[in-house]
Amino acid sequence: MVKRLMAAATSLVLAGSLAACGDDKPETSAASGSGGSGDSITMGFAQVGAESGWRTANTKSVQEAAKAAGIELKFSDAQQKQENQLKAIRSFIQQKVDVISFSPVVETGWDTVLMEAKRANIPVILTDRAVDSKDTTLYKSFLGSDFVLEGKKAGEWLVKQGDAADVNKDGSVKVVELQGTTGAAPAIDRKEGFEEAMKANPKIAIAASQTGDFTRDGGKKVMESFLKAQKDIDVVFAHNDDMGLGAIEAIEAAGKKPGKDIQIITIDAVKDGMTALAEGKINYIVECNPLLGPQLMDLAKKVVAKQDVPQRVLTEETAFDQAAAKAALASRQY
Ligand code: GYE
Repeated sequence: MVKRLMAAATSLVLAGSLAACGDDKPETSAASGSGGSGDSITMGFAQVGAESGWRTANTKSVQEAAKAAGIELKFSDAQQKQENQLKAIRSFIQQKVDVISFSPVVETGWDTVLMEAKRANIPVILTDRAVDSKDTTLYKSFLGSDFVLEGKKAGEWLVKQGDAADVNKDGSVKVVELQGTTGAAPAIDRKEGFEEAMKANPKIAIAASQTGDFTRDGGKKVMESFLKAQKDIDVVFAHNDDMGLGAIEAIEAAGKKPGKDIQIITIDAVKDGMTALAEGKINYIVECNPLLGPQLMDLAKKVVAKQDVPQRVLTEETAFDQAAAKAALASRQY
């Protein structure tokens, strides 16, 4: 919480100073890492993996935006393992790239490698997920969503359903939670936001909560075990669409109707999720925008040119019920 308040305060302060210094400074000193040459910028990007539809859309956005911005991208896929991301970042430092960006698979354990990048004079931009580090000088900016708010929106929708959320009509709203990757910012924060919101209705209780690692297969397996262990589940809260889609498979295999016998709330709003929402198999989706590429490339150009950037850049998001999903599907890019 303190971390977040500080980040918000810094971001406000920096937004002010950004406005003061303006955006139109010439981008002269492209070579902040000693290997950069002339105008061309090289970015090392350490991606989490390819665990979800969100991630696929995010990777595509970063790759396309780099191309459009004339930034050379060295792309590495960590297959959801922190050790692989650490290796990739160290290799980017060795290669003397101009800027490093990564989406940290988990929140903790980054200070040493970030210090190494700082010593090598290579600026770092965090994208999508945050690190839990007290030293905010270890990175220039963090571009991504407010995951606590996303969890809160999911919980608020459930609270608003009132008695309709008690599908089994037994006087309580029994929720099972499919968590994202253990230790990842979106898993920690979405849980926190949801739990905060659900307090408004004391009938809502989380009966079981387990990680499905943000994958469809993970969501399916965990849901299968929940269905065996728990009676009268009213609601599934899945930290992303893919796990919710896996849960749908498990619910159908158990002879129940997803969206009716068990209500499903997810986060992301990728095409497969929105399709299931429009079909009535999911009940509510909170949007998380994966199209971070263009903003990331803008930030990269600025930090390489040693311009001030806000320490926190938030993405804008909405949420969808079934009717809204039907209307939005046609124009959905991802
Ligand atoms: O919600 C999930 C992905 O970090 C916001 O990671 C991202 C999350 C996203 O695997 O689908």
